[in-house]
This record gives sequence, C-alpha cells and structure tokens, in this order.
Amino acid sequence: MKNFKQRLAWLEESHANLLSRKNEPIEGNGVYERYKYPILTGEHAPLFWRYDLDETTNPYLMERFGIHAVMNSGAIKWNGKYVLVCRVEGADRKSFFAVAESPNGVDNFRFRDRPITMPEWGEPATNVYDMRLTAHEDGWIYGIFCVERKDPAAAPGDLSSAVAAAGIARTKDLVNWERLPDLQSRSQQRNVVLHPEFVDGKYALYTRPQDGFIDAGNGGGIGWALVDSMEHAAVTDEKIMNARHYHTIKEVKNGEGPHPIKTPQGWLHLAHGVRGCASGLRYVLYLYMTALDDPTRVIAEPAGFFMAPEGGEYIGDVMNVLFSNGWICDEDGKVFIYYASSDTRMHVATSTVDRLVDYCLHTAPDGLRTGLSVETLNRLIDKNLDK
Ligand code: BGC
Ligand code: BMA
Repeated sequence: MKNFKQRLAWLEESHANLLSRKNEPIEGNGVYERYKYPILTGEHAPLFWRYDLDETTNPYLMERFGIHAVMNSGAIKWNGKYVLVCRVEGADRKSFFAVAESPNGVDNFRFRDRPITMPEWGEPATNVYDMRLTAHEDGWIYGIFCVERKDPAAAPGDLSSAVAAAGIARTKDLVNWERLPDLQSRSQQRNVVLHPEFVDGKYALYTRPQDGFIDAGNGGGIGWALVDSMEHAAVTDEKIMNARHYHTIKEVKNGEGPHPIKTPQGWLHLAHGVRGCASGLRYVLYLYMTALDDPTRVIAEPAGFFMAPEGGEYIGDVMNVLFSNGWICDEDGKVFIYYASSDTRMHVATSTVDRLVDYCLHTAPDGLRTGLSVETLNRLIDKNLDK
C-alpha cells in the first residue's frame, strides 16, 4: 500500500480527473441521446467528505464516511448553471440532499462544500429522498421530498414497515431552506410534485396516494390535488389523472417525475412506471402530455417506456431501476433529462421539446392487448413497404 502522502496524491489526482472528465453524447433512437459516462457517482463526493485528511488521526488514509450512491436528483437552472439537488446515500443507508452544479449540464458536476442541513418538522425523519424542485410563480423555489419514518404500528420484530409522507421546504437561494409542515393526506405519499403555476388561484400538486409503504393498493395512479396554501398544505380532494393498467409498464405503481414542462402543444410530463416480475420490481420512465387549459386531461401517452435500463445501468444497489425526478428545459428548447440507474448513479440524456412532443404525439398509445400492438406494427410496415 502507498504511504499517506502517496495515497493523498493518488486520491487527489484520480478525483480531479473524474470530476473534469468530458462527457459525450451517444447517437440513439432519435428521441434522446444518452451520454457515455454517468455524471455523478459516490466517487464524485469531495474527498474531505469521505476521508479524515489528517495523518495523525488517519495514518492509513482510509475512508471514514462511505458514500455509496448519488441518485434521484431534483434539477433547476440557477444563475446560468445546471444545478442538481441530489439524493446522496451513505454506506449506512441514510440519504440526504446535496447540491451539485455544472456549467454545461452534461459534465464537470461538482458538489458544494457541504450537504444541505434540512430542518426537521415533526418527528425527526429516519430518511429523506427524491426531491422535486419547482420555481413557483409565487417567487419561492419549493423542494418536495419523501420523508420516511418507522411505522409506529409495525408488529414487534417487523423492522421494515415504514410510513412515507411528503416533506415540504422552500428557499430563495438553494442555501437556506425553510421547512414547512409535511403534506397532510389520508394516505401515504412518496411522489409529490408541485405544479409551477397557480390553478384556479391554488397551488396544484401531483400526488401518488398509496395504501401502504410499498403497495399503491387502491391508489390508482398519479393523482392531482389543489391546496390553498403551502404553509399548511392538506390534500382534501384528490383525483387520479394518470391511472395504472394491467399488463403495462405501470401495472404496480407509477409516479410523477419532475414537474411538467409547458409547451405550445400541452404540458409535457415525465413519470416512472413499475411492474413486478421474477427479479423484483422493474422501474422505467415514460412520457405523457396533458392539456394546457386542464393539466389533468391526458392528451397523449405513447405506449410503453421512454427509457429503460441499458447495459451497466441494470447493475447497482437496487437492480433494474431507472428513476427521474429532475429535468431542465433551456430557453432554446434543449432538454436535459437527469435520471438515476439502479439507485446508484446519476446520468443525463438530452433531447429537445420539439422531439419529445413529436414522440408523444406520434407514437401510438398502448392498446392494452397484443392484437392491437400487431395492428399498430402492421400499419407502420405497410407505410414503409408501400412507399
Ligand atoms: C428506499 C426508497 C424506496 C422505498 C420503497 C425506501 O426505504 O429508500 O429508495 O423507493 O423504500 O421501496
Ligand atoms: C422508490 C423510489 C426511489 C427508488 C426506487 C427504487 O419507490 O421512490 O427512491 O429509486 O424506489 O428503489
């Protein structure tokens, strides 16, 4: 093993190379481009988060705080930079939020010196994760995230049952966060997202009611609720606007990703869908659109997934998972889709509003049975072969 000084030089050089590594797009299916390298991993965390750098107290220069994953990140363009509020997970399985920013959105992401110290509300959380950021027209930037606590009703010996609620915080500078009361809701909530505009003078939330911590149960899909205030947000009426279906990519669960992007043709939504199979739950991403005059009315939804794990993305702490809760739309219409693979690392894919809308409006919807899929395929083949 190298001595302390050699190890430090090696660590610093490897870290600097990783952080400044240039990323490159990969030509793909025409809908979006993936990139050659993940944009953030546990190894991107600053060395001074992971190592005690004092030779007297850490003569072997060994890791003292393992950072295992950087995943499920909220995203926002802020002062010209591409900013992510990441879910960083330690070796101890606790996650917390930390801001990382990049000048171009695809590489050179760097963490700020300190993670976010999120103020508590109510009983201190066991875990927090998956923040959705919304710069609301009221002037605040809101972060809504999952707050997980042990289920007080769990039977003795059951150390897994938990209760998920939506935590709410707001900021003007992404540094100082004001914690507001958790969303009050009859059911558990894990995927709550604030719509950027007032609707009928109220704040509008995408929700995901669920019966239990894992089971969506009777919670039929992505919901919608109007609330009077974010300072005491309470769901009274909730309606399902994007339902789950038998034998689709969202048979078991679905949830809104980041807040939708406003386009001339409608609101463009990114969501995740989950199905169960022999290898466990499979998480994929899908897109749908809703009407500008009614963000709950679905006007287009292509069949199946928009993105699913590929290659190394399958591998990680929780296999077979793509998850996204952040995207950034630039003024020129370029879209940066920030997604995590297998609860381990962050990636970017790029596209444009025009291409994503074209994908939504011109990809056939799911007919919900094989015969209709074959009809759709034959129509395309006829068009191509008869030309
Ligand atoms: C994990 C989340 C996961 C949830 C439901 C939590 O304990 O931290 O990543 O989404 O369980 O499976
Ligand atoms: C959850 C999500 C994510 C995670 C996924 C897979 O339900 O909320 O935090 O990526 O499970 O573990």
